[in-house]
Amino acid sequence: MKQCLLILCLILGSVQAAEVERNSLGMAFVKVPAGEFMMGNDEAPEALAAAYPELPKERFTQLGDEGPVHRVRITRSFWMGQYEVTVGQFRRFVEASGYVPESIADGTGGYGWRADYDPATTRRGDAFEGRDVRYSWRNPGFAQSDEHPVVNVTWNDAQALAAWLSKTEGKHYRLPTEAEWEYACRAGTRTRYSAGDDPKSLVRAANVFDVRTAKYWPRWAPMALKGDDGFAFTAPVGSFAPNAWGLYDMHGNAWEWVADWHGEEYYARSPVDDPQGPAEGTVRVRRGGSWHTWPFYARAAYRNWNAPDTRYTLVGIRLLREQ
Ligand SMILES: [Ca+2]
Ligand SMILES: [Ca+2]
Repeated sequence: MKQCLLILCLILGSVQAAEVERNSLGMAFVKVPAGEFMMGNDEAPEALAAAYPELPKERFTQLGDEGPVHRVRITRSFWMGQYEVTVGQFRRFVEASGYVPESIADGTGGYGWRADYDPATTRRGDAFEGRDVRYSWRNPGFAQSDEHPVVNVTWNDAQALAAWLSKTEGKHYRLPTEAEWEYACRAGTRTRYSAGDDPKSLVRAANVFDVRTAKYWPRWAPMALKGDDGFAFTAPVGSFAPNAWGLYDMHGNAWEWVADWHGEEYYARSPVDDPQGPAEGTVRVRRGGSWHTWPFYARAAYRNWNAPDTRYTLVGIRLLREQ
């Protein structure tokens, strides 16, 4: 018993070692030190095919933008959101600021899940219904409490949230750069996930498309995580183990918008110090995968993107506060 207590104290001690601050909306931020890391992925398609035998082989040749692996130096420490922005925090922002989120302001709505919705009946064959004004950050069709990550929010909504917080608190909030995001996600690791190389390491570390989610989308069951992570849809933030720097849900739950434009060739010419992404572009990067994402696409190096006015049931926000 004494030994158990000692171990518990050691575990709690290591978690508490992360320096955490809360802001006016109740968001927690973890101090991330300046440092260096190797960004990107250069695994051979054959190695990936062996690790993810359920996926068609051509999937592994479509990852050109993850390389080359290159050294990145983050020259300034920063405060990273410990969790994704929650529904409750976003609501407090909307109420205090009067901001009208883009899906409502433009009158086209968001996307949502409906039990009797059949993708086969739609032209796009999308997994979710929309756009439709019945859906927005308030309602993605499935149940969410104030502790769940807000989704159906656009890159522009994230800018508005960061600008309002900066003005209100006199501090500088923004989205992380793509490099800051991957640095914080990896937390010193070089593996596919911060919990290891094995997709099964996600069962306790991330909310992804698992056997539970597959019950609702049986056609993709073969791609699901081979395990039950406990959540078919979004999970309350912080439901899974944190990474080594005390950050939660960097893999899975909601995709996270980052600041950068996406550039297919950018890594080949990225500066070493504090890369900011291409100077221009048409789509913004999102990272980390989501509750509806197969494990392969929740890897630390994987990059996806959308237009800045995209809103979707899988995409949310994590903010950074400058030192
Ligand atoms: Ca899940
Ligand atoms: Ca996430």
